Amino acid sequence: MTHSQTNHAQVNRTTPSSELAQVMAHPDSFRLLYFPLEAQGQTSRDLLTYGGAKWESASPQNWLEEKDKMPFGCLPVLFINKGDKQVVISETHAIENYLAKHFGLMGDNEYEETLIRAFHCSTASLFATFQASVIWSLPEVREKTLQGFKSKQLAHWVKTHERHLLENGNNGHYLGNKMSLADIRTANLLRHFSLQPFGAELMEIINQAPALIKLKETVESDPKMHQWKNSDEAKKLAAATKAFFVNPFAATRPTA
Ligand SMILES: N[C@@H](CCC(=O)N[C@@H](CS)C(=O)NCC(=O)O)C(=O)O
Repeated sequence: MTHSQTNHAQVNRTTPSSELAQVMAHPDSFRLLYFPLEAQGQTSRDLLTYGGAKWESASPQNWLEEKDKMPFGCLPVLFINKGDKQVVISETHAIENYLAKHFGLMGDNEYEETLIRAFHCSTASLFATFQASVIWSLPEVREKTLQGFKSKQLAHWVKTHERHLLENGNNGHYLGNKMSLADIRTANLLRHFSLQPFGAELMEIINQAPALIKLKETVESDPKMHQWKNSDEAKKLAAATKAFFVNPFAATRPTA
């Protein structure tokens, strides 16, 4: 088995970091380990696609056994390969920031990079709030948490992000006239909402924000993104995501 096929992920403490940095700067290929869902893995998949990288998706074969072999016991984890060398990085934000920088999606200077990080952070925070307060709330209180999320956190996020997008000229981007990590992350969040069983309710709010819709369309109409979203693999991921969120508790219940 070559290094690119194992799912054993450790922080490398023996190779000099300058060598590891070379792998990250000039990789041959990537492998993204995540569950066979969109969710928290999809922005990284989109970044790899947008960057035109050679990459593959992988899923755990036996998660309960593999969990403790991951740096933080959770996914996504990214394997970066160059020849017989490999770097493993974990944690969604670290992976997304690395990939975005590698593919030139973090702006042209420190100011732009910081702004992109801020938009990204705001959107990632909303995703985290949604997961914690709505998705993983008990089914008997879900309706209440959903209504609270819609009227407070979602309404506020839509208002502020719509304003930023309008201030940038409503051109489908957060900053200037080019794609960034923030654009891709927000397009994914909107897509994540649309795949929920109560997605129509959430999208009713988003649909009142034309600049957010324009951003989503801009990201999705990029030729590489469009081709990837229409691939069999991406369609399977979308269908599995839709099915998973109908009852996430049932889907994650241990079978052993
Ligand atoms: N802090 C981690 C959290 C990732 C996370 O929550 N991953 C979930 C899937 S979305 C996971 O691995 N769940 C399986 C488990 O915890 O056993 C990150 O941002 O990457």
